[in-house]
Amino acid sequence: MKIEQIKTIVTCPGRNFVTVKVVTDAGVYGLGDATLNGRELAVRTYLDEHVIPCLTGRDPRRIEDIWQYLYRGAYWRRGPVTMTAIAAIDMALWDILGKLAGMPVYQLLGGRSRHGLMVYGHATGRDHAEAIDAVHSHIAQGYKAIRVQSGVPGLSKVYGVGTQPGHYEPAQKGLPPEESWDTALYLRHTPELFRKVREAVGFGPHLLHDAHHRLTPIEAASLGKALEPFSLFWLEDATPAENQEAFRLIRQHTTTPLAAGEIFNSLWDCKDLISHQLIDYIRTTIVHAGGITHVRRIADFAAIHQVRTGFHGATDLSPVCMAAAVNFGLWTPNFGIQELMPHGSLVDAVFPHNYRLEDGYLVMDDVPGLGVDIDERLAARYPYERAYLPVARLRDGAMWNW
Ligand code: KDG
Ligand code: MG
Repeated sequence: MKIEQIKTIVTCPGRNFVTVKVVTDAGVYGLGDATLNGRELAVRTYLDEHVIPCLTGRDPRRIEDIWQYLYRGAYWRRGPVTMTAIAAIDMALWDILGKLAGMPVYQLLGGRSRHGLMVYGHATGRDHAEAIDAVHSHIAQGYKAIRVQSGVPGLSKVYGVGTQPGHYEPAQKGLPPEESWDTALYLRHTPELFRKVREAVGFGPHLLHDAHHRLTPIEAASLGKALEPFSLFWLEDATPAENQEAFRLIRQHTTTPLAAGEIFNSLWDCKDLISHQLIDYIRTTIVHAGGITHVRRIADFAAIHQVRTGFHGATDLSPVCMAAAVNFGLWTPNFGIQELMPHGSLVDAVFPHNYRLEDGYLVMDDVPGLGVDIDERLAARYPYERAYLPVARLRDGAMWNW
């Protein structure tokens, strides 16, 4: 059996997605997500120019060998563009293997460990009252876990909070918008937000919060401590993790569980965080870290250190990645939680998929492969549109972490 053709499909049904389609001479094809928010065309070019020409004619069932060829074989390793490209090919090959076997990918990984993946949704509000309304509405929809973000008085715009109530899309059309940031205001405001949310809904639902790398280690430690009475499921990306040791300081001061890793691309980005048990949840997901083959290694390494998975699942991860995440999460013994920012109906029409949300859990049927497809004719109607995440500046104009 041979890989006959691989193509990259770029589409923008509301936001940009890059999809890889690997076609075999056995009449079976597989799909992989290659979307890297704001860098979509860099990944497509890497695939088209440097990966795809090397793979045609190879046996698609040699998933491990193809992974090693693309990672170990290349002089230039790691990095978001490379690892997203490898991930897309890897996902597509697992999809093909599942279809050939007539089994879902979770079955190939070792079978189900659970009936579904507990997800967390996003409750956002421009102020506390709006955020609390959004929490109530998530509870009414069956969510068991809810991430809460709110506007900060004195800041015109805050990460994770849309300008309109409801749906929030992190990337915006055109060049990167600039937002201002003030850590002191945020730190004053955030514990108060969670005090009010707990007062409104009690301690039943799990609550989460994303600090989006905006804090220094000591600021993060102080926030974690201040949030302890409200019993968070996790505090995410409390500080940048290029220096993994930075988390040790946070850990010494607070028992609020910590999550990190949505921007990591390999085990090497989280090895120390995991082996020193400086985090509780690893967020590195399939599309940005070398696919199922590599993330399985991360999850297994995490398991022996009692760290659980908590994959990134914002709207910039396509339904192809979500389908892979659902298969993975049904299997992985140390699954923790899955982020879910549901896509709109147009994205769902471009990427018909089997997974669905039922009472706060993502479930899927026993379908071959990943259980996701692409409507290429519909996709072709929505060409790429340049879009970026915003950048953040401090009050004095200096650039800050995003
Ligand atoms: O591409 C970046 C977004 O997905 C990110 O800003 C969202 O932080 C995020 C999250 O936790 O979903
Ligand atoms: Mg995040």
